Amino acid sequence: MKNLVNEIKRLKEEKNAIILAHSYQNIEIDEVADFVGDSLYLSRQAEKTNADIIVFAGVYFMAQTAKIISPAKKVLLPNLNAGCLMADMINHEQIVSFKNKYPGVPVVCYINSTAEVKAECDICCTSSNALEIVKSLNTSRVLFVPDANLGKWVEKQLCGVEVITYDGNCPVHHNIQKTDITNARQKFPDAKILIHPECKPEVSELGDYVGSTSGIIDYVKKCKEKQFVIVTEKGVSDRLKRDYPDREFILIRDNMLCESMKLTTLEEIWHALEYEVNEISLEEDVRKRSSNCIDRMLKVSV
Ligand code: CIZ
Ligand code: SF4
Repeated sequence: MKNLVNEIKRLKEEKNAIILAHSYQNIEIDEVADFVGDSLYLSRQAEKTNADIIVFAGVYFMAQTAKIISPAKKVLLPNLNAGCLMADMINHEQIVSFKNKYPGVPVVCYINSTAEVKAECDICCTSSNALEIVKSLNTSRVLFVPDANLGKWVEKQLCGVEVITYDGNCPVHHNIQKTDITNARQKFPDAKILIHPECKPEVSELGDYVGSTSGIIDYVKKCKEKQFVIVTEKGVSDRLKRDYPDREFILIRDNMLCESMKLTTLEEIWHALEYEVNEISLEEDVRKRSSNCIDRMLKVSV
């Protein structure tokens, strides 16, 4: 293991490469990562870096987003089977037919989607900026793909905007029930309950805080409480436990695991970097149109 870590570090230097790791990755990946965070933060690092090669330890849509933002760089995904169950719930044909049902209504696309889907949408959003993005459209109706839970959460917060959602979700978060939260509240009455908005809106509204992975991590950083119930993927609570050993983090369920995120191993990172394989490529037309969707978001939300 030690040798593998050293070997990856050596290859990074030799090839002028960086490694970006999502907060849902197996925690040992952090040993070789240059940046760890959410998909947007990581894509921004991809854009800023002078590296020639970017190894994205995450899932497919994230590596695609890095490639959309930084087309000149070589972006490698160590395990090409690392997909996202939510992103896979909508393809090109499905987004086109969803839009055709509501002509003229602007389409907001959650970042958890493929480049082909983003290319058909007006503006992108993340779980950190979804409210801000929908508000910025200044309209009474929007289409929101693919996450129905995040879309409906936004609708609840913004009285007066109808958010018409596509029927997608993240099974890892969607499986959480209201009783999981009420039971946790009873068992840990002093804990702050921090919930990701990919959970059902009736679940989210029971939380002390609702936000993205980076929002949850920031919340812990800024507050003095000692005990937290974490309602998102296990990678987040693993990193919080490591970074705040004097506080207690309870993962809402043991099975809060994104299997795709856990596919990537140090061996695969080494392999991708050594042989420069698993490169992400995009058709130029798709890249340009999906880039418009992301650029429009970046103009609203920095
Ligand atoms: O955008 C991301 O990185 C994801 C998948 C979740 C989040 O809330 O950060
Ligand atoms: Fe996709 Fe859910 Fe995994 Fe996030 S946790 S990458 S939404 S399957």
